[in-house]
Amino acid sequence: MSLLDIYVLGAPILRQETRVVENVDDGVRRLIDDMFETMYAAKGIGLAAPQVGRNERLAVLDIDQKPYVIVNPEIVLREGAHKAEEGCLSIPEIYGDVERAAHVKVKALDRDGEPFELDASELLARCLQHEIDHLHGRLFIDYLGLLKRRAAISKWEKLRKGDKSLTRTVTPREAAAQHKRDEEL
Ligand code: GNR
Ligand code: NI
Repeated sequence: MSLLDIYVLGAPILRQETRVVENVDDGVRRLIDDMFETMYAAKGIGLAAPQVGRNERLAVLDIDQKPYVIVNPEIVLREGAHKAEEGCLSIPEIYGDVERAAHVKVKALDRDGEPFELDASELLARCLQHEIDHLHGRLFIDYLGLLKRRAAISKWEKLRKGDKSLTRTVTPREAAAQHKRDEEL
């Protein structure tokens, strides 16, 4: 397995539509494994293929210690509304409140290419919507009001301090250090 670089805000791949996965083969399963490794190292709860520079329509999630793989996911039912704070591994250290459907039903393929359905609420529902948005070139900042979006983007540019790189490299050590900082807050 290998750690993949994470593409950050400004990288064109994050704004592109993905392509349907025609065949869940060993190459796709390898990508899935690498995405899990990268997501865990980055301390994320979800990761979509465009975030690692790939245009396949798939994402991985881990909510309440349960891993999920969604290939070619589709939201077939949305219910209710709930607003809560979101972040994104592609826009580190930026957070904002996003209103999402409170419950969703998602149809997808698993890592063997078998179809399944997922009835989700709470954090799983939120994360599924966030990841499926990535697969269509959408980011959580797109839902912020104009002023909050502007503030988020200028904070992002300030944090980057002229750094124009379109990827970040996650190392297990960096992840551990970030985790330690989070604990201290
Ligand atoms: O790690 C993540 N946390 C998170 C928190 C609230 C709503 C969505 C997310 S997803 C995010 C990881 C990520 O960027 N996935 O695309
Ligand atoms: Ni994200």
